[in-house]
Amino acid sequence: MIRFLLAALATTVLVSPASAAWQGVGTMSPPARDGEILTFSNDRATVTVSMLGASIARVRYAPSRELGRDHSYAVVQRDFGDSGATFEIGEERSVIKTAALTVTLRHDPFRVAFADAGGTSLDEDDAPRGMASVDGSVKVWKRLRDDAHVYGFGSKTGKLDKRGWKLGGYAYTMWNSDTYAYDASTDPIYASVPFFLVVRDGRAHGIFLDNTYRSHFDVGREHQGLLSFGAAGGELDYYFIDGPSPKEVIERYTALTGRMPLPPRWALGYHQCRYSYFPDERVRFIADNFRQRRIPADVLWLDIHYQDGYKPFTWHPERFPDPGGLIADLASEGFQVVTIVDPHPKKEPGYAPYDSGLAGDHFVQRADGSVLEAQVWPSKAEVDPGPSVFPDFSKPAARAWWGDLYRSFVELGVAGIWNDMNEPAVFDSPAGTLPLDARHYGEGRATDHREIHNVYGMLTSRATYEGLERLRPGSRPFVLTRATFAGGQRWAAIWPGDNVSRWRDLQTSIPMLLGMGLSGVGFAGMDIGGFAGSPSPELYTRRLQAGVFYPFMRTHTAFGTPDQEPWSFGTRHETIHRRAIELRYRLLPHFYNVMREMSRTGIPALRPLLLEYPDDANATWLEDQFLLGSDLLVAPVLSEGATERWTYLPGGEWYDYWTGEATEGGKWVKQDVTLESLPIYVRGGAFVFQQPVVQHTGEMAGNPLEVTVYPATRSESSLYEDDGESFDYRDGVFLERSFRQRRGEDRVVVEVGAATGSYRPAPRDLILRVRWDGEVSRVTAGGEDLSPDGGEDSRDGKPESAHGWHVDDGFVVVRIADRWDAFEVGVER
Ligand code: MIG
Repeated sequence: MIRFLLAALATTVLVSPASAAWQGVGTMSPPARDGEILTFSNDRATVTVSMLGASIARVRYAPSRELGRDHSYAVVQRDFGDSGATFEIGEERSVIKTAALTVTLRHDPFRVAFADAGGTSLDEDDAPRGMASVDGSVKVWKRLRDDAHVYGFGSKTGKLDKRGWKLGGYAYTMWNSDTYAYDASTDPIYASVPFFLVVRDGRAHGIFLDNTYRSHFDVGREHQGLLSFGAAGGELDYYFIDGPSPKEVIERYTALTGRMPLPPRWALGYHQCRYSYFPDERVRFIADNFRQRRIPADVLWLDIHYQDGYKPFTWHPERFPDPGGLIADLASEGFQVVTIVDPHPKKEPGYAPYDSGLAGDHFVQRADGSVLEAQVWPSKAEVDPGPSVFPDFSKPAARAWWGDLYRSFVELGVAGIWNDMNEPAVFDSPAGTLPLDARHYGEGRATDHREIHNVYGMLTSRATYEGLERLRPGSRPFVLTRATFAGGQRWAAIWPGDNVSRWRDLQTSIPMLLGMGLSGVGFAGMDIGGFAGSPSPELYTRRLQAGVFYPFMRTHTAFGTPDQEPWSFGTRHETIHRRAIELRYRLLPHFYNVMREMSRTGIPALRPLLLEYPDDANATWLEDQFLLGSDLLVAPVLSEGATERWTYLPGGEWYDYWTGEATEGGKWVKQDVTLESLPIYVRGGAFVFQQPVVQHTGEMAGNPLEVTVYPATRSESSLYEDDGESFDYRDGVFLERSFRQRRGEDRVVVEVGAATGSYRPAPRDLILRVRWDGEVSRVTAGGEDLSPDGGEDSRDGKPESAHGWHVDDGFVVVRIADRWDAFEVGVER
């Protein structure tokens, strides 16, 4: 008996230390109802549950007598129309029902459960635990089923499926951190997106924790059957977002937190960067190399050495004596210039950003109210080093002030801004960031760094974006940020910092970018080549080939590494690199189209298979191949010395992009590969929108639009185009057309819909390349017979006289003048 008691005691002591301190919500009385909101409260907690439309439920839990201010840095929209909800309030439970969801709130002890309209459980609080708090921290434990796959969380290392290998699970922290040379197990890194997607048997829902404090997510790691999440402060304020498809979850999540604005088209071209190109002569040399070697590129980047003493908004007087002249000359060669601007002005009386920031009371303060100073780049200046101060981006007036500081850069013609170090990073301090008790304005409610840290980077990029928007009205800003938070997609593209020139980093770049896309922050790319260290020629080649499909395609490398330009690895590699970048430019109309879709729906350009094939078991875990949009399946070669590449093709018909060869999907296919190989498959029924190779996006006007059609029984697509730089598309100045095709016994008919929108590109030809086997007897366009002696492809010559068609190696190539009415093109055997 005593032994039994001792054992029991030991078990309690051993099992509970971690959870002993957590205080659960306890028992709730029936709630008060105010419109669509149910409020539960007792002496320990206040919980509200409400519906945003029929498919999103919001739960707010505060371990106090009332809730705090209802303010969000992430959520931009709460109006999802009438939820049509019915409320049943009983003694033991309350139930909210909509056409999509049933939310059951058990009162004793208080537990939340979500089910579909038919009552099938989707998600539920763990029965023994539910929601709890300790010392201002809040947390919930939920049930995690063995067949649940979990994705998202923004830029996180590890596998695409956060259940990990054999349900091992991952635990993640959200705390933006400067993590130079991170590896596959480093966590956290630079950005925080507390959103995840759960998919079971093809059915999806998502959860977004709207809390900016340091937060934690445990996906079956501590306990295989539990998913827990919580934060070190604030409320447990979360949204349950129903699908049922993964795409619908993402559409709703990005309706809540916003979507990427359409970027300028040049930002989808190739970017060349290093830490750092200087002086100006070297920048000109790089530009000339691209043009002379005929390697397309749009953007050259200036890293910190262009500045005077690492001071934001300055130019080094010897290295860049005439930035305006340099930028103008580069512009005449078709290059845009992006400059780095870090959010840490130097403390230096007489330096305008310091003086005006101090005068305007725009800097973060210490707990005692004095201006906070810390060491960042200016403290490493060669001449007169000194500490930095930090703009308080949680103050609207400080954001406006910061945005206006870009005026001289905009006047010089700087095209875009790169905000680095905005976690914020601090040198020579154990925490690597500002002290937790540093004071912030907090959008009108004074707070400290614990609450603002995770949004500091996002708000930096917001201030930058809004400044550029004001200073160059009508022109789409381009901002790149390292740190961000959920919703940061509204202001900047994101790159996940300092990866390493290792094969492993190439491999893990794919699941990371896919996870970011699933989390709303899909305008992203890794440093091609790898930042730390330097790649072998083979590794650089493979990284560039994969990078062709990164939404943001930029080569970058650290200070002091060997040259890392596309021509730095010998002539065989240079040829391959040219072809890879040319492929990006060939595909730009397609890329622009899928980026437009992302800006409208939130569905990422770069997609894991699970988004398009949620019912395919292989799609749940595949992370070394991906889709661009819904139609191109890309399987880059990711390992050293590869001689073959296995690719899984989901069910349906597929075509080899390079040869046009057809393959039935639902199986694995093997390709022999050389250094030149970049396996790409096209979905049957697809339309692939391309253009001839150009050296930069400024050369696109007047070139033919080339549409390759891969016939299926019937299919449909659409193409969006506009001027690529202004906001006029918001007033209807765009060109959108539907493309349909149907395949009969001996004919294929392609129907091009009438143009909508008022944008019209410069006069150009339309080239339709229709995948076709065998003879062709006749091709018509708009009811008229076309000549069989024309149809030059955009890769060959292109005189006007070439209108007509010809057969070329598995394709019928039809060339006509592009037109804006609806018309059909028929190909007959
Ligand atoms: O302390 O600006 O991640 O891309 O080249 C390093 C210099 C600061 C870190 C960025 C990197 C950039 C580098 N920066």
